[in-house]
Amino acid sequence: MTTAQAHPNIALVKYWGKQERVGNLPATPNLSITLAGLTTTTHITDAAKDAFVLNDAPADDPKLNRWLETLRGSFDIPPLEIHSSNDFPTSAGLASSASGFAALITAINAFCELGLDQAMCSQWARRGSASAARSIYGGFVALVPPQWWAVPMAKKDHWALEVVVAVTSTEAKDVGSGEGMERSRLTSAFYNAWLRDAAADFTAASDAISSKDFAALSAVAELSCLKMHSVMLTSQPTLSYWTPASIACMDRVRSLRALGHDVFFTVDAGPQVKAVCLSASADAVVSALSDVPGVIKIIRSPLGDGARVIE
Ligand code: 2P0
Repeated sequence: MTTAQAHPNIALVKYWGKQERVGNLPATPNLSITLAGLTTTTHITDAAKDAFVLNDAPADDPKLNRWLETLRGSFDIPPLEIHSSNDFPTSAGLASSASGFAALITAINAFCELGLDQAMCSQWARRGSASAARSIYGGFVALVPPQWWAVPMAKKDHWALEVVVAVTSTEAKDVGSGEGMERSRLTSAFYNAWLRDAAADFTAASDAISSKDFAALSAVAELSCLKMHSVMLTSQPTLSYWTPASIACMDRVRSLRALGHDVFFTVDAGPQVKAVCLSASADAVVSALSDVPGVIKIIRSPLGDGARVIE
């Protein structure tokens, strides 16, 4: 048996939309931070036929099946029993597919002795879920052309950011990210503007991370999030991932900033709000978001490491 672990990541410059060619390639450069406070653990063993168990329940995941078929087109891989579990809500906007595919390729690479380096693991993770390419690495990670495998930008101790996740619902989302992105590409009048601005946002965020300029990172990361949600909301049918509690949390983060705290928000394809802050403000952020009506749980996380084999 081989066991691997990986953490979700959250994008500060978002990926929302794919290129129109094979390989599951994002349309725009994007970057993320890896979260130590949430973990996927994946065990692999030999089996008579493939079996997938997710959070202790047998599961049939067409995306996983297609990915395994593609992987088997390149490698000789026997039938496998895969047990994957998350210590956080699954398919609820907390990037469980990112940590899931990153842990899975890391475990299969070790168990089947595929000999992949991290860049190749990242490329295979991306084919499962593009954000998974980034969870191969810890700290600050970019997913950029021309290869579209993830590239580590800075280690986690470059800048001790903390993330406070305000969970407002543990329901699985109605519309998955891949389907939502395609809907946005085809129907949102703002999609072309989103594509046009992405490279500049990516450069501004990279520079802010290099120089540890929190105000600059806050500005570009919140704007990237709000632009992505504008594209989502103007898709037809609309993709509306926020709850009233999500909006209240975003307002609370703005209020904290007005009081002098170093904090900004980001929200993905789900109703959870992630408040990214400097350590000196983390207690105040936890306390303020805990008080927001509709927040059912707070998860506090430092930055984390990349995917790895643990046994
Ligand atoms: C991101 N998201 O950059 C963005 C922000 C959600 C909102 O990457 O179709 O599960 O499997 O490549 O990676 C979620 O999308 O999509 C995502 P696929 P994925 O984190």
